[in-house]
Amino acid sequence: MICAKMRRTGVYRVTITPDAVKAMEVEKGKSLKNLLFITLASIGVALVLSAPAVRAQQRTIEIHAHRFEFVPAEITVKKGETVTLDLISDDVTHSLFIEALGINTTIARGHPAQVQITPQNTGDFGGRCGHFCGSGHGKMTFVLHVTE
Ligand SMILES: [Cu+2]
Repeated sequence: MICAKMRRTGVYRVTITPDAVKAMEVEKGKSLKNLLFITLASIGVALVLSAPAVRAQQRTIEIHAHRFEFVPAEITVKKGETVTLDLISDDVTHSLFIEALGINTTIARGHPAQVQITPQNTGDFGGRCGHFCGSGHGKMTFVLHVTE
């Protein structure tokens, strides 16, 4: 309590009674409880907010092309899943040609290419090298499996 005399003199004497201490302890307990609640609530909010980010996290699949194969020669993705294909040539220029997806991405040596796909239909989609690369060019096939 601040009385008129204190205000006048500027001297504040604070007396801490056992009751006051008890009250402060209760307050401390309350604020710890509040702090705990706020902390847990924040973690909860953070989890809720981060969940869509985790779900939206995209897969990247590295595909190497060299005479005369793709490695891996087949991949499986889910329908509606957005996947980034990291295309790398280990020798000469190739391309990944998947007609059903309308892609034909050139893969030049030293110039990795990226193509993003989000297949809308299930099935097995054939692909091949779309850039003549030598005698075995016709053997460079690829299969994209799209599952439900
Ligand atoms: Cu090729």
